[in-house]
Amino acid sequence: MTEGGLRHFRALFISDVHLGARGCQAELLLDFLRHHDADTIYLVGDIVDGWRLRSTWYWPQAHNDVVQKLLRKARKGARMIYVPGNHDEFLREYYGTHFGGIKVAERYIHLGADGRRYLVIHGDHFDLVVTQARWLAHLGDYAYTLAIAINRVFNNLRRRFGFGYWSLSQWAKHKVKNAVNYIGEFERTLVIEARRNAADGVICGHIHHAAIHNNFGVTYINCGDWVESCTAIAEHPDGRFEIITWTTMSPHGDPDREVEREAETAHTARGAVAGAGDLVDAV
Ligand SMILES: [Mn+2]
Repeated sequence: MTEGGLRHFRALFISDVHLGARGCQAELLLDFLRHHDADTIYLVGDIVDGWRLRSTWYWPQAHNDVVQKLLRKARKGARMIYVPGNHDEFLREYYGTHFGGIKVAERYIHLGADGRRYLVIHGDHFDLVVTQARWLAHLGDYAYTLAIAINRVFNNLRRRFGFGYWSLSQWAKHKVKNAVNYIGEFERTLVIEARRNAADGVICGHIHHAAIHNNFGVTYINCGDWVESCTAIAEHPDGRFEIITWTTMSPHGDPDREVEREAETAHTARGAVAGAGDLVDAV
């Protein structure tokens, strides 16, 4: 699997990068992407922080480089699926479409190497259910759909009146003694959603807290984030999942660089280099 420091996986799952926000650890993610590759890469929401960008334009070179790196991986043949979150909800108008080889979907079923089905979803849909009305999750489809709709309306109103998205993870952090409870409630709610979708597991993000466990009878996997914890989820060829933490720059330089150069040359020869501007236009 390791070849000159480049690890290849069956699938990689990345969420909550928050490109465009000052807290985004773009250099570390870039370094991570240089050393990790996969047949399928899932972008599990909040990759671009559209809300932050709307108020102040913050887009340093490293943020551009992350976008370029992802587009290049897609060009080189990685299957790439983008499941938008609440911070990149501008992409939610593009469900079912592709840009730069990346498929955009509201949710996705990932078929594991072992044949197990995993629901891939960002997770913000359930904020209100988690904090206020978890009992709704146990009711019929109608009440449940209603709770999710109320959650969306609630956050749309907040935004219209100039408040940010009501962030579960931020709120839980302010109430440190309750944080563990809320993380647990979030996990339980997402597990219920996995069951509703007849899935064997759920792979999500949103609360910036990486995890892999089976505490509620269904596999719960959270990608974590690239603001504080710098984590991603990798699926091994045998279907095992692993949390990879990448909080320090690798000392090995860039094993992927030569391949990139070749790909870039080949691409330039065809006269169709996708610039960062293309992506900004596309999103
Ligand atoms: Mn989110």
